[in-house]
Amino acid sequence: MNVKTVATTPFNDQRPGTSGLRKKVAEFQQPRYLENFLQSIFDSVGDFGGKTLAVGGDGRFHNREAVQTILRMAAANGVGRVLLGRGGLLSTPAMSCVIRKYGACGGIVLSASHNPGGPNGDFGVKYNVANGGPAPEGVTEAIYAESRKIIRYLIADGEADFDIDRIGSFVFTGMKVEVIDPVADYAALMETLFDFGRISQLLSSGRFAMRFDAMHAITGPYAHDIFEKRLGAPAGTVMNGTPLTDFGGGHPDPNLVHAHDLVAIMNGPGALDFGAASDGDGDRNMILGRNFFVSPSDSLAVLAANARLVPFYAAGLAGVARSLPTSLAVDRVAAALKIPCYETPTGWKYFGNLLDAGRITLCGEESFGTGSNHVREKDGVWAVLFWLNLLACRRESVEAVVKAHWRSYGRNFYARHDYEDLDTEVANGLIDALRGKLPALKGSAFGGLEVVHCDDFSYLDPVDGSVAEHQGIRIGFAGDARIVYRLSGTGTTGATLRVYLERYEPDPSRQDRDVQEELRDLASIAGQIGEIAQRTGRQSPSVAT
Ligand code: VG1
Ligand code: CO
Repeated sequence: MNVKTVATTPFNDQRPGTSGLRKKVAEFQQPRYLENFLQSIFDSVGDFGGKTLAVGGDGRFHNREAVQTILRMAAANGVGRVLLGRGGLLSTPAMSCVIRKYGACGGIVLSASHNPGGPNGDFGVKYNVANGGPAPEGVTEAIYAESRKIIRYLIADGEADFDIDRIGSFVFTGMKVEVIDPVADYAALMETLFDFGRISQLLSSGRFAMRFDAMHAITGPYAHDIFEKRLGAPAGTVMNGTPLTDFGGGHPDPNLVHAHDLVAIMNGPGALDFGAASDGDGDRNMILGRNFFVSPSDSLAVLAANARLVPFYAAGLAGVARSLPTSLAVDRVAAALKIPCYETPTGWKYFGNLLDAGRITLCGEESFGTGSNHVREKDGVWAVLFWLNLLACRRESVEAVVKAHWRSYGRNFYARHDYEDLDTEVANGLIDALRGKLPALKGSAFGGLEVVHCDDFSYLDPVDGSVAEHQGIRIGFAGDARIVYRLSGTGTTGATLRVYLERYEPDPSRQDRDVQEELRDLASIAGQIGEIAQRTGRQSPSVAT
């Protein structure tokens, strides 16, 4: 092998955010940019000598080129073997599955998840550790520190590019490369969790019609294989199922705004029984019933309440966890089940320790992410299978299942308002000002709602004792109403302020009311306390979900 040492200087903006390093494609295409970040991973994580590294991405623009760079740098840094998804593809949950199944020491995921792709879109790199989950903050901060002082990177040259489209075992620049089917291991895992027989009966009964919208992103091949081939759903069940490097020009974010093709099919007189969508890298999910949207926070609560219907969770749950802005709906299920419920900062990396320690079995976020201890990432197709398994057992509509849940536990009206592309200083100033107001807020009242607690959320990890500070401003009102403010850590231009609103409604006769209507007063209080209009000049959010 011909290892070249290339001199470099730091880029000062390589701090990973909520989920890896995300930048515009053009930034990643700058000479040395990707190389610097990769070398920072190799140098800070330490000894890769002879070990196995998994590599794959969501297939977006620049994925294939980046894989070649990773292979050359992995070889130069002494990696023993790379497990590569064919075509450079692996969904985020499949990556987690592969790392765990083959005992890899880590994995490099190429994705900017739900952010748009293509030459003018976003690209991203995320490092996962040996448990299959996103690197915890200690590791990402060490990578960042390394990137600030990097002076050289190592790369193997002297051979033509590696053919990433052939399955099999090869040697490339002296390193073993095993090209694997990106779907097979993941699909096999799914078969061990769910009652495929029962789901397949439902899908072929002629009484149940569904669509899965892969949004031209990574889940297409997974969904074709699992829903159509293994479970026997009719061809055409999967829509937008061919991954495209620019996601067909769309925004691969499974919500009511961006998954418009699916939303159209799921509404109106001819609507189907079940609809679902996933995001760019396959870790998010949106669940729809006939003319009915399931909020992600409710979805987590419903899955927790019905977990025993699924073979893998038949013995019950050890505990559950949710990120701080996720609604308190799952807390009520945990209380009824008498199991612990943990509140963590935003981002999947905070669930890893709780899952590894066996303290929780299910966890989720309001941002269309749900998962369990079967891997260490959130998992879109898994969530869809979970819903299908419970629908196959309960033989009720999605709407009936969710409404029955509200009747038993009460409903948490919930909304998220995003103010995108704000000036970074303005956004930081808004959060700083809120932090300053906290001491005076407690006990004060807004429109008849009294503030009963408020803080700048800080998380003490009960497993390793690490502390994550400044994770969001929480304001809790009497009667279980809440506002949470935080800034996004996944954007690539300006800053995004996220304002999360929720209000508990125990009265069944009021639970069917309109969400945005029910949260109108709280939204205006959030605007008032946060001085949103004065500081940002925005009268309304860019997106309300
Ligand atoms: C967003 C979501 C967060 C999620 C993260 C990664 O982060 O709010 O819940 O974990 O995206 O999801 P932020 O910092 O922008 O709010 V994904 O599907 O991009 O892996
Ligand atoms: Co994602």
